[in-house]
Amino acid sequence: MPSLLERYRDFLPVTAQTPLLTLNEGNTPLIHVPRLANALGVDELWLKFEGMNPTGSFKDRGMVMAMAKALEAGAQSVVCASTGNTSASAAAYATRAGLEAVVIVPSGKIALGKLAQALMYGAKLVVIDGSFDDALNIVREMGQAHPITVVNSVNPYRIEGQTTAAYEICDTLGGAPDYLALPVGNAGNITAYWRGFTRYFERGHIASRPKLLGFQAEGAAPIVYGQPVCHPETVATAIRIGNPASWSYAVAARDESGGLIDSVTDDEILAAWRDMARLEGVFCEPASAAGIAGLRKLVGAGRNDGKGRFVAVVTGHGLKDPELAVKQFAAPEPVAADLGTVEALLGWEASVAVH
Ligand code: AN7
Repeated sequence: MPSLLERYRDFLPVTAQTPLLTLNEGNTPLIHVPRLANALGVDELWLKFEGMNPTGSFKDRGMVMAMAKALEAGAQSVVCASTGNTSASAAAYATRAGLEAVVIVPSGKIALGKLAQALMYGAKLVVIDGSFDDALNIVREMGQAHPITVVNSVNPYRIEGQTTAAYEICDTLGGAPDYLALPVGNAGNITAYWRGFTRYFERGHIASRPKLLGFQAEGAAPIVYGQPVCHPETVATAIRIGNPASWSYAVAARDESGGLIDSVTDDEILAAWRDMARLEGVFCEPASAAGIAGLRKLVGAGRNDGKGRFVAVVTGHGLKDPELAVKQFAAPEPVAADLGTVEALLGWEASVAVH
């Protein structure tokens, strides 16, 4: 399989001079999930499992493009603000490209796996006493004042790279879905999907474009409220963002597609998160369940009839945030190491001893 930049080069800003950087990103599974569809009350549901990317999130699609262009332009170092996944991806691809990476994250709100990644890939990690939005402001100023390339989604190559997920979905299904549901944080991904579907539509690869259904966490839903949120809070730390950089593009994607951007509560996110793992064996991080939580909310309230083909984007892997997963359950107490005890614990009848 050719790399992502090679496969979709005609749809990307790839030139003869662009290094074809890769960690084998993209080509992620599109998983048919009939049990989950049934639980939600929708006809046909697929999960685009972006957690299967090399660093465990969809960010790799945009990062490979941004890093290749940074390398092409002769950059030596890159910087990003992050709720965790962007920093993991930037750190990995910077290493791959031979560039130095600086990542700036809010203190105490980064899932453990993501922190481990930034450290292991060798980024310079700066933890600030502030929010993601504060970190992004610092990064924007650093980009102005120093010879360093910003690889947040304010870098246009990030959005371009992320359009490839839309192409893959259409290529796999043989057409566009009717609806695409996804979490919204800094709003780069919903922007990228709309651009991708639109480009495929304009070039005649698909006959229609999906309605986009974006979901923010209730405590971090600036686009839903129509104003920035100064102190965003949600259990889904990846989307704990109060002033999204791609706000106006997200609103345009919503309106041009005839879709919506709504909010879901933390409880709705956590319930969807558990159901995806329990019913279908797809373990994602909490933020990634916002699309499914949102679909359940819309169909449950009769705001969507559940008819047609739905794709939900599952943005990051469950192993990013193992602490929160384990906290959902009572810790199992160790018991005596013999068959009888295990049988009794499971409520089974004692087996007859075999001699
Ligand atoms: C798992 O890593 O913003 O609306 O700094 O990690 O494109 O921001 C992450 C965002 C959804 C929201 N799901 O996507 C970051 C960061 C996961 C994420 C989103 C993020 P955007």
